[in-house]
Amino acid sequence: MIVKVLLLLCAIYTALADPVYQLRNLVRTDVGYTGDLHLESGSSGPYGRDIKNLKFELTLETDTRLRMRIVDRDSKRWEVPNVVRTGRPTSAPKNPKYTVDFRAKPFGFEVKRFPSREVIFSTLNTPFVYSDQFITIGTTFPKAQPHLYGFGERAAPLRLETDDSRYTMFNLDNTNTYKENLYGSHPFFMEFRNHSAYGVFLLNSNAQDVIIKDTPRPTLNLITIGGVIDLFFFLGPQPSDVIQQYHQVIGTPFLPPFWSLGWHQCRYGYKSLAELQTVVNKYKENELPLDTIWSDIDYMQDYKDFTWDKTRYPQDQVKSFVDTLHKNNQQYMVIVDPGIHAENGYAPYEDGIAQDVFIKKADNKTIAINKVWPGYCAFPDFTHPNTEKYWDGLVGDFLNDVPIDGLWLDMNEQACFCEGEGPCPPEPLTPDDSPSYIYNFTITPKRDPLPGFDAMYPPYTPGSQYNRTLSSKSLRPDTLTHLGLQYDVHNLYGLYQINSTARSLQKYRDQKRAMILTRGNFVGMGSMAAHWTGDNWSSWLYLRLSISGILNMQLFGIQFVGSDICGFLNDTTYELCSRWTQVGSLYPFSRNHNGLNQRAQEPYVFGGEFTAMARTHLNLRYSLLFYMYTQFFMGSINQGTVWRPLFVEFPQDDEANTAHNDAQFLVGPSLLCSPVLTQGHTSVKAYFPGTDGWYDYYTGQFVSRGRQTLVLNAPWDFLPLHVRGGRVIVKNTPALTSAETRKKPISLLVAINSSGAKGGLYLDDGESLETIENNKYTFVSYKAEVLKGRNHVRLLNNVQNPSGYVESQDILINEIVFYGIVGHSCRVEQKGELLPFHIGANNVLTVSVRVGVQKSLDITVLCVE
Ligand SMILES: *[C@@H]1O[C@H](CO)[C@@H](O)[C@H](O)[C@H]1NC(C)=O
Ligand SMILES: *[C@@H]1O[C@H](CO)[C@@H](O)[C@H](O)[C@H]1NC(C)=O
Ligand SMILES: *[C@@H]1O[C@H](CO)[C@@H](O)[C@H](O)[C@H]1NC(C)=O
Ligand SMILES: *[C@@H]1O[C@H](CO)[C@@H](O)[C@H](O)[C@H]1NC(C)=O
Ligand SMILES: *[C@@H]1O[C@H](CO)[C@@H](O)[C@H](O)[C@H]1NC(C)=O
Ligand SMILES: *[C@@H]1O[C@H](CO)[C@@H](O)[C@H](O)[C@H]1NC(C)=O
Ligand SMILES: *[C@@H]1O[C@H](CO)[C@@H](O)[C@H](O)[C@H]1NC(C)=O
Ligand SMILES: CC(=O)N[C@H]1CO[C@H](CO)[C@@H](O)[C@@H]1O
Repeated sequence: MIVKVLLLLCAIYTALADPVYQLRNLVRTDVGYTGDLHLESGSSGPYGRDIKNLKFELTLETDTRLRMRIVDRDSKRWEVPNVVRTGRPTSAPKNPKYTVDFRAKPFGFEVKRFPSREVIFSTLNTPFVYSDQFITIGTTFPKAQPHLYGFGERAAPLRLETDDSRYTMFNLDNTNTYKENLYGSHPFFMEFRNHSAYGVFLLNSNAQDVIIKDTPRPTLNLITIGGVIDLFFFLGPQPSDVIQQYHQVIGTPFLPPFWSLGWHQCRYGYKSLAELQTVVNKYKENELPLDTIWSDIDYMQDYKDFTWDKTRYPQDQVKSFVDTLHKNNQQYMVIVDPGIHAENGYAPYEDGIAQDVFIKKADNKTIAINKVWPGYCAFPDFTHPNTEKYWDGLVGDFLNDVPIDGLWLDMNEQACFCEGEGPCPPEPLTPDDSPSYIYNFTITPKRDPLPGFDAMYPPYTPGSQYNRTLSSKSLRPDTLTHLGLQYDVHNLYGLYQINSTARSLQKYRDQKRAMILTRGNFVGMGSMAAHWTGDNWSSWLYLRLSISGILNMQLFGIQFVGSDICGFLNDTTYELCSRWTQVGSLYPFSRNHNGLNQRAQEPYVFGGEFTAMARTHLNLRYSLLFYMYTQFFMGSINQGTVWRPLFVEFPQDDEANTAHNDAQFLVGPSLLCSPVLTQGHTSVKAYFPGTDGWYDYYTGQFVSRGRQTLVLNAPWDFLPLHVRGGRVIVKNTPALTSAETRKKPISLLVAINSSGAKGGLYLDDGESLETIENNKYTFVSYKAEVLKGRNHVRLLNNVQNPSGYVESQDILINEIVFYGIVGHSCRVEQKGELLPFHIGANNVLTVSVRVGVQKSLDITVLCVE
């Protein structure tokens, strides 16, 4: 580790009005450096109230990670608790892949790779301002149009635009408005440069803007209006390393219950229990797999949480409906919003008052009220110690009445219908009101910086380019939670709610894994819950954006994610819904969900040919349940994400083919999907990355050696899917539920490259918590070796931890399919015994076997060249 202090002459720095901090007392500690920063008298930031004395602490946390905290030396400022999972190291790393140089005046620093000395982050040529309500720090890039990713959540292309773009991060129910800030905040970015990557994470929960420019010089400025500067740098060097290093800090994704990987059906506007029953029946009649049926707010009595509508969803009838679902290995999920209707006589409200758990107005006495679906509501403060017990009681009673399988947490940005505390549209506000009516985006008043702190109208407001204030569609920023001002904690609302809810769900469901689907999200959320990308439009643009949305979330550690299949708002069409069902069958989270009053879009409503198309693709998903589950497991142990952008998996390819590519994606390392995303098209241009080669997933035809663009044929009912040479895929025999699917025999698809193939299968009971920690799992790895040429292949398995998990009924492998074998007159044997096989089109060799998945496997194929 080399640290160099550059004492540059400050003579070149003449703009005295800009803040100038001078570095003093640079001290080497056991794990890094500390220093003091003094604001030069006469200099100040654009909004005044600069903090005079700062101190920084640079911690060399690992060989590939360092952390730079810059805080107020004289008083404590707001900091985000609980999100970071890694502690302070006890000793400095041995072979750091970086060095840091400081400039004393004006203070600045540079992070460089070691030993190449390539600069990856340099504050030297960007403003550094640290005032009470406006903090900015930035970096420059060697070239314009860097390949940057991150700064969610938004509906936008995967690669960030760099030409004078402003990206706002502040959780907002914003109906997926293109490029604007949406339901979650993730102040993380990664740059992919010259076939390698690094990442930067700003641990800060305040409202933020990021400004990226190509001219006059390529820069990126992070702006936050509170908290502290707490930056993590991840050195990679590969994009997949950066993701791993980031997830180590924020928590790896949770392993979902196995059933939740099945197909889900929902809509807003299933008006009665009978309708739900009909949907479940229709799926069955049409032989379409369905694991879980959902209820949106329709089930509630007057949209009040933890109630059942007395006539449309009578509680006792719902209970027997759920019991029947469970007998059929199906599940039921319902929505719950955080807003508790402020109504005397409504127990959740009265209990909340008694236990003092609601968010307060600025006076710290009166309860803050805003309007949501049921009308005027109070909002549980999930950061308050009393709230855990309060919420646990509500969830416990609710599950006691009806044994639902998980909760869908919506509106937890937290979203309200009115700006701050009004003015609100007159009561009654029914959910039928069009959302545009209730939006109220007003302009932040322009005024001189105030002498003191102003939560309501800070001198700089992120998102003000959209004419919004910090109160837009939410509580006022001066309302109070136990942790602090809404101004600071707004973005954390969902995170705290999820944390409470997860524990209660586990408790009342026999310590089984919980399924929580949340809309509001923040850094670290993916370690606890699933996410859907919100109220998307039924349009071709949003079908396309669903891919970048899901890929982005993988970077943020949220791997269990999907978009509303066929679209939520506006009516879908036959062709759009068909394409969406195809792509959606490979979403990590696959749910068809529809808006109120939109035309029906369940996979059977369009009739014969459509239903057959849907059945094919739902079956495709169910045939990949073990493959998907294994990817989820790998993600949970920080070994790669479920979906991957091409550049992450193939960083060595020409960046022109991968860096902008968000129309294709990989599922795990082995499957490449190239969907049609354009109306009226029946072919698609697809890039085939890498050098392992690709086979048509369905036919075994070898289509490309890699690093090549091809035009693929894709009629309206066809999803182009390819398997990578060198990979083994475990395939299920699809049944109508995931539980029945896992009882059926499996097959192995062995797609060989010039050296062979490998793959794996993770098995556990699909529902227990901490199966890894408790050693209640089995992992089977597969390895095929090409012995002399592709005419001679040996396939072996290795069962790790064989007694860790044993399925009650042995899972049988009944077929092994080889892609890429050459030759004829083959002979296939297992431990000296001949096995029956046949060779079909494309020289696909299919072997019949009958061997338990946890038994040893040793199969040799030998053909005449
Ligand atoms: C979730 O709750 C647990 C237990 O109170 C706590 O230890 C943890 O830090 C919380 N996590 C977050 C992200 O709030
Ligand atoms: C890219 O990296 C290689 C070494 O990994 C280096 O030799 C080359 O100069 C770099 N190119 C650019 C444009 O930075
Ligand atoms: C609000 O009141 C509670 C006691 O009811 C107190 O613990 C808390 O510190 C107060 N918060 C502020 C910001 O004054
Ligand atoms: C939006 O807010 C402004 C001022 O705060 C108010 O005059 C206007 O009536 C509001 N509009 C709606 C639709 O509530
Ligand atoms: C914001 O308000 C200004 C002034 O009313 C208007 O000109 C501008 O178009 C608005 N911008 C947006 C994004 O709505
Ligand atoms: C929704 O449908 C309406 C009416 O057909 C159309 O004007 C509007 O552009 C659509 N919205 C989107 C986002 O596609
Ligand atoms: C072939 O596949 C194996 C196993 O996935 C992999 O390790 C290897 O890099 C691939 N490529 C070649 C050229 O062997
Ligand atoms: C189809 C789709 O899901 N599009 C976008 C929906 O909104 C999210 C953000 O909430 C985007 O990430 C998706 O790309």
